[in-house]
Amino acid sequence: LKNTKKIEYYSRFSPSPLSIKQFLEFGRDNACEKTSFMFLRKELPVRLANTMREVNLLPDNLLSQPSIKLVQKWYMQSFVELLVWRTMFFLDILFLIRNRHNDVVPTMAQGVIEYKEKFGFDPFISSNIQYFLDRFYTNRISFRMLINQHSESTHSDTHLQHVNTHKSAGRCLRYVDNAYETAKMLCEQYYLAAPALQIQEFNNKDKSIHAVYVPSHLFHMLFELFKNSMRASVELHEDSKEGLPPVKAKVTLGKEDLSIKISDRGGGVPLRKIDRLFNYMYSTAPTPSLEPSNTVPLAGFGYGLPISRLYARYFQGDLKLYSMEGVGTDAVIYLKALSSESFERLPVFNKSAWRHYQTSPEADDWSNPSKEPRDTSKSNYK
Ligand code: W6P
Repeated sequence: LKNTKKIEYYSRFSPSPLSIKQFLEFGRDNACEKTSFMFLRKELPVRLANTMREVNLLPDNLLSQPSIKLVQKWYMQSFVELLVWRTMFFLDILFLIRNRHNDVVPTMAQGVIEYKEKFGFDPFISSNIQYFLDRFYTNRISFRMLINQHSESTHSDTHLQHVNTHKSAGRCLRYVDNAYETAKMLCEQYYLAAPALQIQEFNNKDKSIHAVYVPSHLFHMLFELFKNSMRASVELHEDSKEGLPPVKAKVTLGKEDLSIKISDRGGGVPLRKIDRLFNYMYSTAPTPSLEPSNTVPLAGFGYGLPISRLYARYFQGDLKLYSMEGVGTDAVIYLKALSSESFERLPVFNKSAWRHYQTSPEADDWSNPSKEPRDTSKSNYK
């Protein structure tokens, strides 16, 4: 009961979004570890509490699944530990929490599977879950970002292990090439072939394009897109004599956007199926280990695309797919060109979020396609 009160208290504060610029300043050598610490001491419980209140709004049939209960237990444990940090070193608590939450994504996916096995696919629940998981995972991305950033700003032994999460202005083409090479290795392992890469860079200034971004986030997005493009290309052209069409990457820098397009000639996806690629409930298979398609290393775990889009949106960007069935797919990652405009985009637990979980399913207000020609002898009364 006391903990419930504390969660309620902290959830009344809105999370404070940071910009990439602020993260950079926190993470710099000799950065104020103290400032970072003072900020996190309040901000971490606030972000946890906001998301914990929202979990409670999920439908009972979902909340009662064992995997969801387990995740809730982890959050409660971490929340309590954050408030009693005085008994331990703050950084040790942060690492303990980060490790405890390592498997939150597959465990939530398991919870969705448990629900689906018992109750089947329901479009209302699916849109509820979509809304919830987008916000829940964004919260998790932000929470881990804060922890990593803080651990880098402190001069501890762990510093070296986390060097690869450093944000600095890196050449975009290097990131693209690195993600491509990693996906290519997987692709060749499985298919014994992989499409070539053609990179183009567009900048109105006569310079190479640099991104001030979180390298691990950028890698995650690019790697996911390359895996999808490669798989589609190889599977379509496996037996063709013309050989594999290359995957093309285009990096452009404008005043507002830094955009990265990955294009394949993998045959495309019909428009009707594009939304499914980002749908959590749709893309969790009931029995993943038994599904032959899931043994393909390039297939991912179904959550690769929606979570990549969350990474892009987290700093005010986006990830979009433009496909032409019969030809291929363009995937575009949009990032903010200016680090001063890349603010965290964070879910806030408030009345408006609450309302999203209350709406009951209503009758569709668009006509249903009908296979039968309309019988004009019957009226169209509703
Ligand atoms: C496809 C399907 C897909 C998803 C994401 C990115 C690229 C591609 N290509 O055929």
